[in-house]
Amino acid sequence: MPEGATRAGYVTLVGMPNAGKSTLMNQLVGEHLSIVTPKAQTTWQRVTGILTEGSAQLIFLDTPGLLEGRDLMSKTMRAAAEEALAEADVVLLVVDSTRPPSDRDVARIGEVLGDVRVPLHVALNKVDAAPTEAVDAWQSWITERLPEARIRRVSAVQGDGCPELLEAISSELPESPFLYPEDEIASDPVRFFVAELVRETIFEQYEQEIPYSVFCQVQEMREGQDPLYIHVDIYVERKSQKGILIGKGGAAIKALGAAARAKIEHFLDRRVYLDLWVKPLDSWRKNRAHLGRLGFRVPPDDERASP
Ligand SMILES: Nc1nc2c(ncn2[C@@H]2O[C@H](COP(=O)(O)OP(=O)(O)OP(=O)(O)O)[C@@H](O)[C@H]2O)c(=O)[nH]1
Ligand SMILES: [Mg+2]
Repeated sequence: MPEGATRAGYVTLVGMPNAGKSTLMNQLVGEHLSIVTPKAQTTWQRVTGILTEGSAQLIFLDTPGLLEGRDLMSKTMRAAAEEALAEADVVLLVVDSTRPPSDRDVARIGEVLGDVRVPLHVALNKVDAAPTEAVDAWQSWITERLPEARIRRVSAVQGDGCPELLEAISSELPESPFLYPEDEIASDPVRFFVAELVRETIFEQYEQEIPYSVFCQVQEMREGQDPLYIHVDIYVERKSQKGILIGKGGAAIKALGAAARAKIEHFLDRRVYLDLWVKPLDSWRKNRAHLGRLGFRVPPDDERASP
């Protein structure tokens, strides 16, 4: 590479649900951009995080975990991951190495990465909490099945192995001018992150099906006011879920509002008045039009098209 030249490109993080993809992207970019929870299937859409360091610009695409489900939402999430994979200059497979690869992992990862034609890196994640035998089992499986892959042991939470991983990935990006201004860390609108922080808090504070039945959307942000007024709609799939979200005497939604507001204030670095509205949106996860309006890119209905 000639002196003074720069590199830039897309690094797509993929893996099974709960592997630590979002945690790793946040660690690499140095910001809490993509929401993280202990529950599987936290990320539902692609999230972009940008890191410009020295002469390289890495544009990370965090994706939903690789699901098998046949329902519309699972297909939509899978399509988001596949689309991001198709754009990748480098693929970063993230695995949870606290347990050895299962048959399901092997099948899904093999299927999705079979066609990848760009450099593949594998992060054996959670080494801070992983038994050596499980990490070794992943290492042998990847060495055998994905012989081109470069493997690294990391802890996304603690940062171990992350600087080395960054350096290895950077060196494989194509020579290119920067694609974003050097100080930019995200490309999604602020409203997306605000809604996601409310959704993250719902994952933390509610149980069973509630986190998976809820989607959040910012309806209004009134600039020029202190505190900044933000109205967020919380859509539930069924009327009965509204009561659960609100709780006895409004206690649950009050706790949700307080915790989400603190996160949003930290993210925006200003005072916020958070107005949460719970609204039923009948079976929104199964409805193409609803999903589209909520900002999901629903894949075409291939089954209806085929004979
Ligand atoms: N001990 C440990 N836990 C980790 C590490 N990385 C992630 N986790 C935890 O694993 C859980 C899942 O992390 P996420 O980053 O949400 O995982 P993800 O792959 O983005 O999950 P989905 O979005 O659901 O596909 C969280 O509780 C994280 O704190 C790690 O390096 N060590
Ligand atoms: Mg995630």
